[in-house]
Amino acid sequence: MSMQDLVERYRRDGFIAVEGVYPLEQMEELRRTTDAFVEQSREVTEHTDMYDLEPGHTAEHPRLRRLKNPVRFHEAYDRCMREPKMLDIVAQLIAPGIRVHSTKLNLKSGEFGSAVEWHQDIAFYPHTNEKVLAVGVALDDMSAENGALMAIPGSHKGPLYDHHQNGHFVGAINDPAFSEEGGVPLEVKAGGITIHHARMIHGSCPNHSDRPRRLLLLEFRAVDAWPLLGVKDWEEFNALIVRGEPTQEPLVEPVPVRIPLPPTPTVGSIYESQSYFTDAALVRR
Ligand SMILES: O=C(O)CCC(=O)C(=O)O
Repeated sequence: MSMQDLVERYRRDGFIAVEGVYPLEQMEELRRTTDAFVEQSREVTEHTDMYDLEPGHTAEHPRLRRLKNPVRFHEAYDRCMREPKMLDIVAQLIAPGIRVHSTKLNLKSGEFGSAVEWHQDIAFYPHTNEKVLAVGVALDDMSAENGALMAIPGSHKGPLYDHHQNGHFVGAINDPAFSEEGGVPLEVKAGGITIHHARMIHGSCPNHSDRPRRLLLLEFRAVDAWPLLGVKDWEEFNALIVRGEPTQEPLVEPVPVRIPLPPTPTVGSIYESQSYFTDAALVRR
């Protein structure tokens, strides 16, 4: 598919899938690197600022659900985040100047990988404009059977739904007007990528297959998209730029905003926030 087709499809559906962006050897390297982190997670019994653990995690049977901000811990993930072929596509979709928002590696092991309830990423991190998106790098072939990302085409043009319940930000859509009708799996082979708009509604089912589904999520925004929850440190903020130059002039557009506060009593990841959500639907699938 040509770059122009990708851009048009992204604008129409709010997401795209592109095969063959990374060589298979690089995915093999990332899987080996990830296996080593799963091994290391045997040493912990609770969530840390590095690991988010599946229920039932033990030293004998390590069950890692997420490696938080993996680019901090291994150069192989950082290299993946700076891949020019991938950034060329991102630049066409948002802007030539690109800043990382955050990175995470979500692991769905065979038979027990956790679901993620329907949500919109921008509900977690409102910005002054919506030149904000997430790239998913498939370390494994990703299909409906092993818990592929699911998306509702065109939902990036719809409302920003409330993600609060009982007065707390639970990180899952909680609105009687919401319907999951039309949701489709984003299937892609290892080495391929998915890209979704930050307002696009997405989630994923548990992994019912015996094949793992590891997805490296790289969240990017235009350098002039400003986080409404603030910038703590100017140097650190600008160190997140992977292309282009810093700016002190945010682009302010009339985008829908709801502040994701107050948080749930414990919060460290979307999984923890969503554990407070009592209407979870995808978990039961
Ligand atoms: O890993 C998944 O299936 C979905 C993850 C996701 O949407 C998120 O972490 O925001």
